[in-house]
Amino acid sequence: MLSKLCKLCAPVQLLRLPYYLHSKLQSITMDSFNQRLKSLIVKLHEINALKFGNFKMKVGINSPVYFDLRVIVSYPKVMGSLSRLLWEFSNSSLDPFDHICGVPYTALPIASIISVEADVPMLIRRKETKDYGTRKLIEGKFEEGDRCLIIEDVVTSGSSILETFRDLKTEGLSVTEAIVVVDREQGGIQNLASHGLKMRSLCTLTQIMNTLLEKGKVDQNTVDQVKNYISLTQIPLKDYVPLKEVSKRNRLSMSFMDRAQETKSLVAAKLFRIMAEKRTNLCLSMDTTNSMELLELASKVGAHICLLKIHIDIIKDFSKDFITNLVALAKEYNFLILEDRKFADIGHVVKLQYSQGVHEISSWADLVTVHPIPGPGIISGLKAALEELSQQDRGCFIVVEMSSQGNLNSADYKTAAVKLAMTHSDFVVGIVCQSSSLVPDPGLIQLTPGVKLDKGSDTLGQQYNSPEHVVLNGADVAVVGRGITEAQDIIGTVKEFQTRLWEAYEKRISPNE
Ligand code: 5BU
Repeated sequence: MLSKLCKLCAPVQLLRLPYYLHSKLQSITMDSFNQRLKSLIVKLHEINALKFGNFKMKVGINSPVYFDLRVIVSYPKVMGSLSRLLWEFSNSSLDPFDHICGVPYTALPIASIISVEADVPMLIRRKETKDYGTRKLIEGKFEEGDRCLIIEDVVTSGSSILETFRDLKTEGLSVTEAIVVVDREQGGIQNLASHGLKMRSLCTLTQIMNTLLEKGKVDQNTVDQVKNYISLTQIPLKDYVPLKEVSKRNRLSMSFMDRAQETKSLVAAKLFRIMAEKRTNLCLSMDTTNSMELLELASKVGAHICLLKIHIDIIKDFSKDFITNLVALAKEYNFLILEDRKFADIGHVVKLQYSQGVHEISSWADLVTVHPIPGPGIISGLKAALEELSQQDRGCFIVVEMSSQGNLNSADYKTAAVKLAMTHSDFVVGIVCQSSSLVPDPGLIQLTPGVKLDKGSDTLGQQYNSPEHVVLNGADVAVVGRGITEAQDIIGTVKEFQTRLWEAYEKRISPNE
């Protein structure tokens, strides 16, 4: 695949030597290589790509040294010599490969330079998958089984490399090796090895410190501080969802019955089965303040819905009897109850909000909604409440993207929220969102609110799409509120939603029938 001539051997670039001569020349040029590496290290220090002080790392630990190799894009000569040195150092002893792929974003320009100068095809991993069209993780031309080498700038725990590794493997590429510019020596090599990936680095943090000391750029005290930090701070892999948890099957073309096999949650499997048996993916949202009205409506439409969504905190005449009756209706008509509580506090408080107070939500709601803003503690809080009650058949939907106009769910927030959902997929049954690309796993259920018979909006920011639109955009269950509760003919309207949503789902799973 690669050219037989060494194009990237910078000192002899113009000669373009055959490899056998290259290897003889290698020992002579070793000194020059080391000199160039040392100059690069000094240069990186000069341009502030490497700083000393007290820095909070992505993984939440403080560090006396910080790398910000993103700045190299402003120094093309540094970027060029760094890329060439990395390639020269690793090139001759790599496993065979057909493509290279830089870990987004800092390693992208490095990989691009190597790709152009060594004439190796490159692939790009999308950090956020497209919100429209096909869910493509990797851009570029490749065949299943092609081999790919990963390129990275700085490695701490190795989690960013593993995310790229997972996506490349998900798309059918074979990946055995990664090359990196700097190894911070904090467990990256070991973490990657435990997932079957080799890693080689152009330089280690220790080498960098020794060079800067030799060149008079740092004092012995700083070197000792960094060495001490490395020896004491090994960083484990955090929040990494391994490949086996991401099914290669596309949920949009799978039946609910098949997907019941893919979930780890008892209640998600139950919901999938109810949908398939009753041929309905309609969730009715009853935002009424009167308990009798709610029970009456639930008994009228119970046969046509898979899920009943309520807001218990708006009921004016709440009582234990109301809950007893509601649970009885759910049993009689075979639907699940979703309390749209949108928990959003720290784990300790959420645990109490879920199981205590007048409502004792965990005792009757099969499912609840949760904002992931507080981080994983919120899931642990809910689970802790259930452990005390020894409840097994409960779950939650994570709110990743809201239907309201101007919502603040940024792309980064959504990516992190989906990751949280996948890490806790024993308890998280699905994701509340508007677009199919946010639900990567067939075991997770996409719940989409903001549905009416026609596209439109209300006066307070709610935005509506039609049943066909939301199902095509990935909705497994569509939430309809006022589109039904304010209709003249409630039963007729419920039936119309049921039919249109179900037909759209059937068309989605078998487009040619
Ligand atoms: P509507 O009457 O169909 O607009 O009611 C929608 C319901 O869905 C309402 O209970 C909201 O609280 C709920 N909802 C929503 O509309 N949009 C969202 O993004 C989320 C929930 Br999350």
